[in-house]
Amino acid sequence: MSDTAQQNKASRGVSRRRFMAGTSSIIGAVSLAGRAIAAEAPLVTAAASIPSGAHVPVLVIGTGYGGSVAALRLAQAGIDVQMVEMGMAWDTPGSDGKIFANTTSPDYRSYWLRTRTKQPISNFLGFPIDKDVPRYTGILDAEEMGQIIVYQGRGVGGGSLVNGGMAVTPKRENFGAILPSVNADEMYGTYYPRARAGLGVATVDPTWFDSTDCYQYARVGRKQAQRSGFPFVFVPDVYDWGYMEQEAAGTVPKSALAGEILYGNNYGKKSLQKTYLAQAKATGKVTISPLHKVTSVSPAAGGGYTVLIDQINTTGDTTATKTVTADRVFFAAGSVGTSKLLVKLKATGALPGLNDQIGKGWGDNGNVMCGRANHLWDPTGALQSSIPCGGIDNWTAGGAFAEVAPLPTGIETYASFYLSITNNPNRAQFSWNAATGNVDLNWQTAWKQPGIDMAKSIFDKINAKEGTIYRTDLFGVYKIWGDHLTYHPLGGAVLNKATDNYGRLQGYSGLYVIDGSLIPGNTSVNPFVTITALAERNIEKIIATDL
Ligand code: FAE
Repeated sequence: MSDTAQQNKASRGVSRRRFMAGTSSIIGAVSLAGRAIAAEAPLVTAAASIPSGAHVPVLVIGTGYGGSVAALRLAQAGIDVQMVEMGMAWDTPGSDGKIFANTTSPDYRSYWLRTRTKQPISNFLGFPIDKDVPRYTGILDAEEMGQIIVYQGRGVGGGSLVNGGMAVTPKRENFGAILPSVNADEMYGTYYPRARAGLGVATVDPTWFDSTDCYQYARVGRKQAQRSGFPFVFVPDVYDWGYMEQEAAGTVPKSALAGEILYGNNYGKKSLQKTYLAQAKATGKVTISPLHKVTSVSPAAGGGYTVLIDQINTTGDTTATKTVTADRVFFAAGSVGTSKLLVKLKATGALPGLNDQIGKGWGDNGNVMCGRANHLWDPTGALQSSIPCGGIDNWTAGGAFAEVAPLPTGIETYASFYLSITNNPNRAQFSWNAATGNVDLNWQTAWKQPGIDMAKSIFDKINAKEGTIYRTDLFGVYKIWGDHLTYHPLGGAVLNKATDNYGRLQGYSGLYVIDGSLIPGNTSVNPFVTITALAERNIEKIIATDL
């Protein structure tokens, strides 16, 4: 059935049975779409995993944006780098011939050590859509930290494996509020351009955007935003736009147009595996140990640091405990990973000299989600690219920047869906819980309210103008706001507070933070370009002065 025929046939009150049928037709299409393309040269060589007793010049904890920038630039400066990653390598196809699972059919590959999925959109038409899956070291961690679920990528490539690739540079006038101690001229003149080049950032061709079925949902988003007086802006991405055009033409296996996102993209997305990490590996000076989790870092007797590492299997059991020494250690475990490690190490006496800023300044980048129900004359399309390409900018007037996001179910839903980044001022703190032996985060659900109010500055107005209503069936029964989660954890080891102005941890020479935990809770847009650019700035200084 053609898309148009499908749209004509669909009704606004689409049934659960039709949703499921639509979903399985996506799955069918995907399984015909051909073999997954494995990385040309594997990033990880199994035999190369770090042996206990090893001594390395530099150990990097985590393989996301910060870690990948550090590894590449250190290696280019001639230094051997050992990267340690708790997630999998994600370079081997599963039994279906694909490396990554589809969004509409999560399986064992999808979630980090869970026996039931925890999908960000938990309901459809009010029905819960989570399902049981085998416990496995899957790609997406839905980490429950107090009253918020923090979604994070797990594996070689970190968040780049699961994210939407939206590669946004904040407006310069907002930069002073994002990183007040950093020279904006240097960032906008040198490090943002360097980061965008390293990541392969590009923008959709506006002519193609205007004609392709797969962005009908975004065109509806643009039309409605503009009718309410909000600017709609194209948002750059690291997805290969030329590849997406070929997907639409039917000449290559589909990824964005098969609804792939959240659990990995088999084609088209330039994750770190294809950019910074591939370049780092090509230097011959970078080794990556996947399924290795750092549990401790403490000063070593003869100088440098002792690093304790659990090697785990795919059900999460520890199969070996390794002790290595490193002259220098870069914490790049992500905002939550780095904060949890540092808070624990300070509290338990491994790194008692860390300062009292450790664990503070954590924010959710103001994330809130919502859907709107459109009229029958505003269908959003049965075919939706999973890669968002535009947003509604009401930051200055209302404190919100809303991605016009897809709802790639494979059927016409008449829904518009949005992930808003808001200027929510609330900040939380990580602390050590001696009773449970865990690190807690004191974020409260009610702290999302300022973000909801800011998002409403856009969507109340659009609903009033269009005569439409919010969807109430996506996050529960009669629940409008997705206020239980974040995709964008930031802070916990804030630059120029927990560290000096380049990420050197106060109190310990040779220990550095180089990931999203440096950023105090908000970037005004999607964060990974800023994380990458800041890492580029800091590592340049560290290489020039410390090594
Ligand atoms: P990250 O990429 O999280 O990497 C940290 C790595 O460290 C991970 O691979 C961990 O598995 C690993 N790790 C953690 N603890 C340990 C340990 N103890 N030992 C060894 N390894 C460890 O950190 N951002 C955008 O800008 N645009 C988007 O479109 C976008 N979409 C998103 C969609 C989703 C579903 C999600 C979850 C996130 C999205 N983000 C997006 C956020 C973005 O991916 C995130 O800000 C960055 O990945 C954070 O980069 P870091 O280098 O801080």
